[in-house]
Amino acid sequence: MRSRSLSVLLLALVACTGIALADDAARTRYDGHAVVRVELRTHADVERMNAISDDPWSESVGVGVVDFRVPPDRMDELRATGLRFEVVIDDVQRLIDAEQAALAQRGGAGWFEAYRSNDEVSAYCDELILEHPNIVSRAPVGTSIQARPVYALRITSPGDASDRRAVLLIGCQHAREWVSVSTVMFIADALVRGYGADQRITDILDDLIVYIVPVANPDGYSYSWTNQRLWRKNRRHISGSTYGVDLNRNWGYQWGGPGSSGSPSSLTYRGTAPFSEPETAALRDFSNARPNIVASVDVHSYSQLVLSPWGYSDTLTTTDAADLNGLASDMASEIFSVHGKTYIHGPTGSTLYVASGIASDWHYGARNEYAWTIELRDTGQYGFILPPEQIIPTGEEAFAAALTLFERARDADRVRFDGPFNAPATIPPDTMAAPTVHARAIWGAALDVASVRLLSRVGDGDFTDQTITEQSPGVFTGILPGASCGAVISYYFAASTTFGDTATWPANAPDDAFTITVTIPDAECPSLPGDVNGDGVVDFSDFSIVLSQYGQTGPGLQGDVNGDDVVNFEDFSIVLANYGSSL
Ligand code: 0X9
Ligand code: ZN
Repeated sequence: MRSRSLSVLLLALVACTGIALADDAARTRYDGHAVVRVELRTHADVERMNAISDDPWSESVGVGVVDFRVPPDRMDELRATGLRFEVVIDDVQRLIDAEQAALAQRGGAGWFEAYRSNDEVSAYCDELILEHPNIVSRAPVGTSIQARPVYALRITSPGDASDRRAVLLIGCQHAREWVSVSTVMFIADALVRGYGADQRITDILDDLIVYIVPVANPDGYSYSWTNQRLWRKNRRHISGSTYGVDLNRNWGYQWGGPGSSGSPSSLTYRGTAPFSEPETAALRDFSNARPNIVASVDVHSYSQLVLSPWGYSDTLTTTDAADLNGLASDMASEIFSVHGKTYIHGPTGSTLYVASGIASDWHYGARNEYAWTIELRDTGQYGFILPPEQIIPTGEEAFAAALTLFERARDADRVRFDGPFNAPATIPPDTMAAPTVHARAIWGAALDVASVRLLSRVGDGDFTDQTITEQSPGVFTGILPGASCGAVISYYFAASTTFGDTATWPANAPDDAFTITVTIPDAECPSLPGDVNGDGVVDFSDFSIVLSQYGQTGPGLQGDVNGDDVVNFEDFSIVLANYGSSL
């Protein structure tokens, strides 16, 4: 009895050790590898550093302060350069070992107290779906190179969702950025559980669909668990022992530009063509099939940043820069309000370094969505090996930012006007003004060009449509009919998106309108007695106004030609005496 239980124990021990050995043998180790923060003052410094380390860790590689992983046998070389640096992590393997120990011990830990593998993430999605089948479902996105499923959670309230806008969150394009998986899962979980319990979440999901892709790069993610904790790219076999395309350089907007590499061994290898990778192609098709997506956030780690387009250029600004950076700033404030973490915001390329073929550039540039890249915690203390105790706080602060984004996406006006240009404040009599307005659709919409209108009136008449034509994309010029001296011409613009959202400019037209006063330069308007409606000619229409108000008393009556607060025969006579005259 005693010896049997002993042998069972021994057997189990051998089995465990065997598995552990097989595991460890396949696993890349980083003993003694440091992460150093180096001050690079010149491009030559950047080159020198790139020769020493092939693994920059921080978001930005260029002149400035950059983190690099440096193997122990290259530290002397680094010291020899004379570059100023500090050691941020002295032994990367120690952090990985601590992470492994935490994973081994997690036992009954809460789901968000540990990092979770592909299978665990998928199983948790199934659980959410099982518990809340009317709120959340799984939408297939595609299949990875190694035939793993890429999928999205679709979260919205029950009922007809055909008119709802949608927001897309993408986690884990980069395999080693584990906290991006847990964070988008945290957001999914909080939404699903908050529906019906929290008014703000309920209101959001009643009008909005949230799509969450927990793992865009499942092959790389799996590989970072089993073989190489610091793997970044997907797992395409290129040749020999060379693997991997950087998915976040493979998107088809400004693909191949600066900040991406044509060399397969590079960490930022862009692949052979835009969307050459099944993972990015599937995400492209997913978004293209859902024109109701208004905004996308591509979630990464680390550096604590909220970045808006463009990534491919540090000089070009987007047309929507004010909006995109404003919202980035609001998201950063929301994040700060939860645990006091500072996230810096700004346009990607100019805030940091240029990167071409990135997801957020494609979502904004090709789909007209509002789009951002978020870099989660931390700022380098642990870098990619963020301790699991930070999963929940990172999720909580990101969720606060997400709620703000969701509300803005739900409520935003989707037509943006600018102008009017060439819009004089005054104009001579009988002269046509030709004001120009810029009209664009935003938040993933497209402008219905045929819907753009110019409406005007003279005095307090009815607004009627005037001719307006598109001069060049988004630039519309209208023609306003002339009027007589003293008249006030009011006008406004209207337009809709192909989704049917309508807007006017000014926003609350016709209550508010742009105006042009008809004047003669350096002269008074000649008076035309009897021109009751001010159209420059005394005719039957003036006569009818007097007739229709005949007998009425009080101030400001239109038919009160002589201004004595009563419409009577005297007014009628003035019109009659001037009948047929004009200015
Ligand atoms: O390089 C990337 O793809 C992202 N950074 S990461 O460290 N997570 O790899 C940032 C992409 C957008 N940012 C810049 N163009 N700077
Ligand atoms: Zn990344």
